[in-house]
Amino acid sequence: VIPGWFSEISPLWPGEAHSLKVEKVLFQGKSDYQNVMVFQSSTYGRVLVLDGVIQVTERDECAYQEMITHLPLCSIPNPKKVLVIGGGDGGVLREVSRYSSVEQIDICEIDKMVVDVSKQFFPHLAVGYEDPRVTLHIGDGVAFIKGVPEGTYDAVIVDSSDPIGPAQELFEKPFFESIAKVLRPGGVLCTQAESIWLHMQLIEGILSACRQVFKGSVNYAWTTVPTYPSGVIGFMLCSTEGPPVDFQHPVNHIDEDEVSKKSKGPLKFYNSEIHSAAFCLPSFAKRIIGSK
Ligand code: AAT
Repeated sequence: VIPGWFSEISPLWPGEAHSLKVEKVLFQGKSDYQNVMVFQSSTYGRVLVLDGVIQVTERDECAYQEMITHLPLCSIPNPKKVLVIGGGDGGVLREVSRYSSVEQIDICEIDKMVVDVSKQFFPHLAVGYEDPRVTLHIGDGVAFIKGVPEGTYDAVIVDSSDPIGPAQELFEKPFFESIAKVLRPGGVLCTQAESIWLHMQLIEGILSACRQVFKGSVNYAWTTVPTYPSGVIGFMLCSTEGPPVDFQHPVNHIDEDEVSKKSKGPLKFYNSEIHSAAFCLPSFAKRIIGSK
């Protein structure tokens, strides 16, 4: 560990640790679930860290939040009801609220401290909470979803931390079964699905669970996020049986939509071309993930 630097060390990426230079630690706390830290970095703006793992930096959060939101929501016409699990910082809410078709946005975040810290230190993320369509539920996503009536949502976005700690069950088959139930026919799930460089076994597990549960389509997409381990992160995109969803060919073109530019500023990362490209995999990953 280099003095004055933050190094991201975890058994999920053994033998490597990405580091950022720390200008100032702004917050340190311990919630019921995890250690919460915010620091000002030299080159990536403010950084939110949970249990030693980077969740967002101001500089590259756009890549992750825009992709995890617009990959699913641009793949179906007129999304109306959306559920976010995790994502307590509010960044995904900010992206969901760009859609004028959306009527209801529910979020279930386990850790109130993440929400409070984001409101204090990350106003460009927490702005998502200002939309009147948003309802915040503090609690475990696994328990929350069991109480949701069948067929409620057009889309569920699981903006989850890594599968060590409170998010572990969010990567398991029973949780995917609950999600399939709360989606309408032809509804979509997008869940954080780790790195093709580091977590191929984990991805295979998610893939096989999702293929058993989701009778529409199941696809893996990925993007670049410089401050996530190995510099990339992926998403599992699934649809339930019903009107078919072709994830690789977006039906909404939010990047060209004037609505998206009004209050939140233009999209920084997502566009329709990068949407389709996100499903192209390197050969080593394609061999395992395949296509369906
Ligand atoms: N928005 C980008 C950052 C995240 S945040 C992941 C969130 O999931 C955290 O706020 C965490 O408290 C919340 N969370 C964890 N477990 C649960 C649960 N069981 N129910 C509800 N919320 C939960 C993602 C960062 C990805 C990091 C990649 N290395």
